[in-house]
Amino acid sequence: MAFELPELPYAHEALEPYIDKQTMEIHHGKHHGGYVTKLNAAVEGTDMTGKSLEELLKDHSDVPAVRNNGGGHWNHSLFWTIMGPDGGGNPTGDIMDAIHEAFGDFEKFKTEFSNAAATRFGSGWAWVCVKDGKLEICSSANQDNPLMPGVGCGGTPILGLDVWEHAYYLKYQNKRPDYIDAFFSVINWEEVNKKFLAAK
Ligand code: MN3
Repeated sequence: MAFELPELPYAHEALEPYIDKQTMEIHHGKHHGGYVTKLNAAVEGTDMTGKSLEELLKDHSDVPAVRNNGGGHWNHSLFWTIMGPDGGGNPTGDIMDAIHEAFGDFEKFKTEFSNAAATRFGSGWAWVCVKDGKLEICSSANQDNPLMPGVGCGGTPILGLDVWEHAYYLKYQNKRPDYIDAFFSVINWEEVNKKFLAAK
């Protein structure tokens, strides 16, 4: 079965004014859509056919087309779900307890995550991962992610921020830190909490 582009769980304009409609249209339809098309082309007719996306990342990230396009598909599929029009604010529940345990308080968590996103040179992602039941922050280049051997903190990502220029350049141009700030106004913490409980 071929991989498919998942529908956005909200309208393209739903994250305005933090992330603009045109960026969402191009990012989801063209960029993510392109990764899915190229991933299917890379897998078709090989012994990788029929493997899950997670299996491909874990076992076949040595194949560049699988690494780049499989990573692109997985990363963006996570990214759309952990944002939402009713997002932002402070997390509650188990995820907040885990943030306190790992980082002291939410502001320290926010600072460390923002630093990881701001200092990732060039294209890549900042991550919050669950490893051995605890939260860790890391970043990775290109479309790599910590499910691939030897990447980042090596846990299961439950929150990711795309810091490729295509994710913010139309609205924020060179001001990546403003985009990172804006991201905190659209994080769907309820969904992140669900992913945390599933991963730990
Ligand atoms: Mn992207």
